[in-house]
Amino acid sequence: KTIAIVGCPFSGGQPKAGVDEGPIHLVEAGLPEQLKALGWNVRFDGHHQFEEINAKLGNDPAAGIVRDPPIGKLKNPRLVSEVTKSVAEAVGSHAKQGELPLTLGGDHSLAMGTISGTLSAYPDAGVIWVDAHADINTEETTDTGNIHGMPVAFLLGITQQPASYGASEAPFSWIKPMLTPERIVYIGLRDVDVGEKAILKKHGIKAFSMHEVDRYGIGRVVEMALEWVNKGYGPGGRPIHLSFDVDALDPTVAPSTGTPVRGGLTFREGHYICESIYETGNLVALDLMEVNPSLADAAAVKQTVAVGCSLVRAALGETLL
Ligand code: DIR
Ligand code: MN
Ligand code: MN
Ligand code: MN
Repeated sequence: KTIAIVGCPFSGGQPKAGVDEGPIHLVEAGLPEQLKALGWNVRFDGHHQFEEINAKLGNDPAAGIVRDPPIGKLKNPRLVSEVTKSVAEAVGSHAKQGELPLTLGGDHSLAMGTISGTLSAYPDAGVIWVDAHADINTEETTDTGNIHGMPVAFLLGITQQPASYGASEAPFSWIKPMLTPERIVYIGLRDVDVGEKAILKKHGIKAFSMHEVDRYGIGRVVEMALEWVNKGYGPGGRPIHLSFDVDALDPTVAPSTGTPVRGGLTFREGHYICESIYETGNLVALDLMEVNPSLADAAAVKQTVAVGCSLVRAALGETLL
């Protein structure tokens, strides 16, 4: 049993600096050793470097040179496309070797890469997306142009690919939309844009917002979420990709993140989700995203990083007894 840690210091899917430091803090807090203590072999060959990609695009971020003008409303489209493509290759190759990829973000645009990678190895996989946000804006609906609010739309193939380029160069043309609307389920939503609500309805996508968490309790919600993604699939259930945005947690629990929204999951509710998915035995890939160590005081950063490590341990087999 091997975990492959894919550290992704990347912030190009949103405007706030610092989220690229998330994976560095999580690893420095001892996450690899904590996973070894749970009995895993841990493979971590350093954080991914996206320098060649910047060089290829003619960017020098340190000198403030970023030649990646918006396409339509999409910000940093070429950079996000190239980075997520390389993440898809990394995650896909680990998964195909039978390793469980653990991707540490970085902003949630990275999930275009991680989920594409998972689907290349496990075409039937389902996705549990834990987030305050639905991240399903399209080119038409996005207010911000931030691609971390759009990865699910790309994965489902419901947003237009930027069309103003030759086919081979068009950002995101590498994505094969292999995900289908009935194979993703959300937990924790509470800040969904008007256009996103319409998309969720139109495609019949299952979402358990904080309202449903309050109404049914987290135990029943996780049970219904798993029933939903596994509906009609053979015994044992689908391979599961868990994509966990730390902003799903209440800001009192995980304050150091770019877009905190009050009214979120408690510490235990977040952990319960992770523990239950581990218990299925079907977890094949895990993302922990949007830890931004520059957005709070030192104590709050430490708390958020510790919670991030602890969610990952819960998803990878740590039990309370
Ligand atoms: C908003 C915020 N829906 C957007 N999304 C965030 O920019 O599209 N996702 N914060 O994590
Ligand atoms: Mn690797
Ligand atoms: Mn997100
Ligand atoms: Mn979010």
